[in-house]
Amino acid sequence: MTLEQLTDAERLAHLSLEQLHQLVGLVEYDASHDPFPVTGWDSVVWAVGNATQTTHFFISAFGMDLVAYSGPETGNRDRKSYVLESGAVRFVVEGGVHPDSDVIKHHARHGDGIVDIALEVPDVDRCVAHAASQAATVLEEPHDVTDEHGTIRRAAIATYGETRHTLIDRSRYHGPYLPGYVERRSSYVRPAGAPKRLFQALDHVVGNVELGRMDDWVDFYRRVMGFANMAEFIGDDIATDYSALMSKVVASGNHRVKFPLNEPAIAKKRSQIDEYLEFYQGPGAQHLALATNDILTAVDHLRAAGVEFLVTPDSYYEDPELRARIGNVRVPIEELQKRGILVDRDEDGYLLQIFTKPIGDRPTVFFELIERHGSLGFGKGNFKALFEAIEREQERRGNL
Ligand code: TYF
Ligand code: FE
Repeated sequence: MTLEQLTDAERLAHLSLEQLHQLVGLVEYDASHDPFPVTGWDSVVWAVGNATQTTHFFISAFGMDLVAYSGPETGNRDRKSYVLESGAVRFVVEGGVHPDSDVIKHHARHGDGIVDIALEVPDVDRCVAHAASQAATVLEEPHDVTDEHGTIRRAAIATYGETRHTLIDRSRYHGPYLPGYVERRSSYVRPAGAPKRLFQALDHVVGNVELGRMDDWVDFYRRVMGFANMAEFIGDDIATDYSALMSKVVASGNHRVKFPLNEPAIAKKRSQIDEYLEFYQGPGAQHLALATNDILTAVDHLRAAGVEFLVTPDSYYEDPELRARIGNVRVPIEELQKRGILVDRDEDGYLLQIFTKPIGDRPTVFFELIERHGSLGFGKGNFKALFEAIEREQERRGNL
């Protein structure tokens, strides 16, 4: 497999490799030695308390498009399942209909959350054989599923907490999502002047794991899925000073799929990761970073739609050291300050980023928006400002 290979979602979104490279950063790599080749993200599956209304939120606030559906009307009595897209990003939002549904059990325990980070792979059997040889838990053996649009091959392996990675080969499939789903659109009319989409690709998905388990999960992704460590990490030194977490990043060979992994650290204050683990009732996905080519417009529309972001104090923008380090970015700093957008620069370039508050009822999952200009990092220079903002919110919730 080479970099020429796009995922199905990327192809449908008419993204080129060049655009993807700009949006999320890709690398050349030798796939012939990869024991677990990954083409890219397939979908992020959510289990929520009310899929019908969460879907409306992702459409009206996040500018996503409804494309497919499965539910009682299509013969699925267990759940309603809505498929949403924005560029190459695909969300599947599931809510239980039958009282015995697993979706309801998952939701009762975890609240709104991510159940599956599904990846598109060219060879499901090869991946699962390798995963099994590394003692991974295979939740679903490789099998075909067929309907009038063709055949997909799928399997699933377990990762942290109750989260799973479904592995999908959709090269022989031409339907709207998976067999059993029908095409569906929303009647929602976007506000005048709204851009076609607010974000185009998924950049990274962060997992929160228990104290002392970060290295085990880094090792899991290395052994089981052939992922490699990226340079960025938050270690003891940063942790005890202000972040109260440790973090390392693993990525697939082509860097299409990036997984930062956080664990709580013992610090002066209660770790934000402990707060997550308590309210999510265990490890799970903490944030999704959505790559956008215009973070200013995206933030303006999200805010106008009522999405709340962490507040960045003016002192961040007035700090002469930060100003000097950041240099010139594509807009005047004042435009970023107005919106609370953070900037970080490294040897490769810079990035703009901002974080929402948790989107559900529990202080668990949230979003990041990221606009990359060469930087392949995760905003290490912003950790101090970011973690102080998170702590202010923790304090308001009474969890610090
Ligand atoms: O994904 C990352 O590593 C950055 C930084 O609770 C970060 O977005 C890490 C932990 C966290 C919030 C942001
Ligand atoms: Fe992030």
